[in-house]
Amino acid sequence: MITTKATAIAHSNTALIKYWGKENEDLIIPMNSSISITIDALESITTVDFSEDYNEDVFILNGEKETGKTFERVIKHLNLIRKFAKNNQSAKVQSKNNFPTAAGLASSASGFAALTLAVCEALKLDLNKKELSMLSRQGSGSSCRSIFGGFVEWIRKDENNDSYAQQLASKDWLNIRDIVVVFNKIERKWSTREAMKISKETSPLFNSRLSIVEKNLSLMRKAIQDRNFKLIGEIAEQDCLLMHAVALTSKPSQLFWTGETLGIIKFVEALREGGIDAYFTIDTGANMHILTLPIYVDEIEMLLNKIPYVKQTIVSKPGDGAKIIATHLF
Ligand code: 2P0
Repeated sequence: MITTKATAIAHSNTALIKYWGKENEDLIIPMNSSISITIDALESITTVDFSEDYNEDVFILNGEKETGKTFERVIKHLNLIRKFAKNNQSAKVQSKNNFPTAAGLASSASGFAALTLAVCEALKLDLNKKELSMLSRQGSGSSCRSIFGGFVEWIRKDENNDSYAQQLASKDWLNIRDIVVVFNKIERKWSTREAMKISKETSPLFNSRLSIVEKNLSLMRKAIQDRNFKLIGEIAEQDCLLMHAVALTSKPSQLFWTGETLGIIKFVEALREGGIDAYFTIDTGANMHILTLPIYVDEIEMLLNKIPYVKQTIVSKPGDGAKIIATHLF
């Protein structure tokens, strides 16, 4: 009997320039390049075991056996890598997140990055990080950025039509903090995948944003290179508003914000008026991010803790890329 087991850890990432819309739905080729920070505090650990003893694939997430859409997405990804490795053994996959899933924090980026690395290790595929990110991308787009640590760009499409992530700067390049602000979970009408498809097909602002994104990508690369935190924050905030303007003007309109979101936008504006360098960015879940510098973290947290609808704050510094670890989950 041949048994192969491997475990990987990967961290989530916060997009400074967002990925919103696909050119190719199957291969997950995005309509624009995107830039993110891999964040240390939110992590997924995944153990994969391939064995002739297993009759079928099993996926356990945070202690629960999955059967629905989540299971199907994981198996589709397993199949992709099994085909690549010319292996047809069944697998047991166990994964856990160190953050509350109920809070609606995005886990597909860290989850698929950890899954891709663990599966490739278990199947003894000797891939470099670029190749890993290309595989991971096909499980969930944003996960290709979590293969790398620090500041990362996902290249939309290079001259060979390849789409992958690469590191722009290491996690120690700029001492930035991401305060994740968690609200009560809200039910979303669409998955992120469905929402970005609707945006691309129906928003009159979709193409306008793409041309602005091209300029903002250049500005963001330069701002990171220059360690210019203010400019990083300003561009991130503008791109966040552009993405949400596209979502809002889609048909049907996609409003991902709640009263709480607006409250924190105003809160961040007030921080800046008070001389604190802080910027917000928002994805599609019931949480948002405040980007700031270490010297301001205690004061911002103290003020956030006075706001009744803020359920939790998680302070993160830039983190490492996905890596193999020796301790298995089973
Ligand atoms: C981002 N988001 O750049 C953007 C901003 C959400 C808002 O990447 O369909 O879960 O699996 O490729 O990666 C979330 O999208 O979507 C995302 P799929 P994914 O972080």
